[in-house]
Amino acid sequence: MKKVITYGTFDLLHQGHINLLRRAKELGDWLIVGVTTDNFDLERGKLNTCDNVMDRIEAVRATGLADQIIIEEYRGQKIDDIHKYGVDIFAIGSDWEGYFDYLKEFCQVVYLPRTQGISSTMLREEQAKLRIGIIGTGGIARRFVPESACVNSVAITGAYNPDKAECEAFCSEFGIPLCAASAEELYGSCNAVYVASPHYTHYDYVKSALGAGKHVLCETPLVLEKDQAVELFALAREKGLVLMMAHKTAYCPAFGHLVTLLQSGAIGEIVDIKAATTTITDLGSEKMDSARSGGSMNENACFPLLPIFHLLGTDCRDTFFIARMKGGVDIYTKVIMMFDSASASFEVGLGAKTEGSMVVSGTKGYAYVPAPWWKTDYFELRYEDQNQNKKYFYPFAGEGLRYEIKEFASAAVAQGYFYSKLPEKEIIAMAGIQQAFNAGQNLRILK
Ligand code: C2G
Repeated sequence: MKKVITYGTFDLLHQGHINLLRRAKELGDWLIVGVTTDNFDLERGKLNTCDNVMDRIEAVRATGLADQIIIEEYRGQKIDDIHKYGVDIFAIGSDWEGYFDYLKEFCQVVYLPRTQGISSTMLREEQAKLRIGIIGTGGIARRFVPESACVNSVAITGAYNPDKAECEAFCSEFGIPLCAASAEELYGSCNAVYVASPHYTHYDYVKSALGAGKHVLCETPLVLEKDQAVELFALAREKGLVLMMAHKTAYCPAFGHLVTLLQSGAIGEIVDIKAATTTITDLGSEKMDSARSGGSMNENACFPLLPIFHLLGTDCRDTFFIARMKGGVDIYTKVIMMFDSASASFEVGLGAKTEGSMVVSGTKGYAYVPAPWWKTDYFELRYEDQNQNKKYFYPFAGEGLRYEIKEFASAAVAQGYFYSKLPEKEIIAMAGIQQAFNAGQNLRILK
């Protein structure tokens, strides 16, 4: 019996896939189809898959062409499968021509003609799109546009910046169709808004975008006052709109798995969290301007507060701040927090640098995330018995913003149930801590 094997994602299964499966089956007597897992696709940079692995397997089964379906979950598995199933022929579409020649050492490799004029990408593009308008055209917006191109259920329709010349330069550089003269004009072009303007403008822009019926993705910090955060979330809820904070760490694969591992008791009960996020910044920059809500706490605190609130909850009993100031803003702040049965401390700095790792200590072991922990692709769990130590590796593609953009698009399209990896409660608590610092509560200033 001649065994043939082929692999694919088979997302939104279409005629091109069916033709490929038929041609592969005709090469032998038994066709094995390997369907990629969601995780494997994420790892190889495919972020746009619409159907989950179970749906994709069912779609392949429904063609009636596969004699056996297996799942493909790691790089290098093809060689293992060829040995394991005694495969004679490996078949794949001609878009992969030459790529799998290394398998010729193990079996015959056949590149089959690809069906023209149809693809999962085309079908995904025909699906509902999130049309995003950008407010603010600074550094983060410049990274956002190329990252959004990796999520093909979104399109950037326009940008707005009160500085018209800057906005025009931004739109022409990135090929953005509309350079809006006002936020209202921008809202006319889109159904979602990405707020990437300076912090002190967030509240007004988010409120006006929600008021105009747009989903909102807003850069960190959402706002710097608890009541404002509560009000904005209430408004989003009332309007049936998504309001998400653009916090890349919250949505990246490594951090997501670290949290679920720790929540399932991988290091026992958590007793302490230590984290630091420092980014040396030019003293003359807007981020250091006290009149524009600059400073280390306002700029960076949402990063260390993410693991703290995620893992310890938001019921913090006491918070103490120690800050070093310059020109009316904190260039460095150390924060100590007390929860019922755990402590946490973090450091932020725009005018000071320190080791940017994170350590989560538990009753059975600890998690170590190397610097810069907030954009990590790697962490370790360490124990008294070193033989039990484990290292974990994940993808962190590009600038890492694509993960939050994908999540935002899914949430907006879901129109109803959506589980946010960064819950409203935690965002409100972050604003509360920043507010307490700005009000000088439990604050000691270093000379
Ligand atoms: N295909 C085709 N014609 C199309 C579209 C796809 O013949 N119009 C083929 C592809 O060449 C591939 C199969 O259908 O052989 C599955 O395509 P995808 O779902 O896009 O999966 P892919 O990313 O190509 O997976 O390990 C995974 C494999 O390496 C390839």
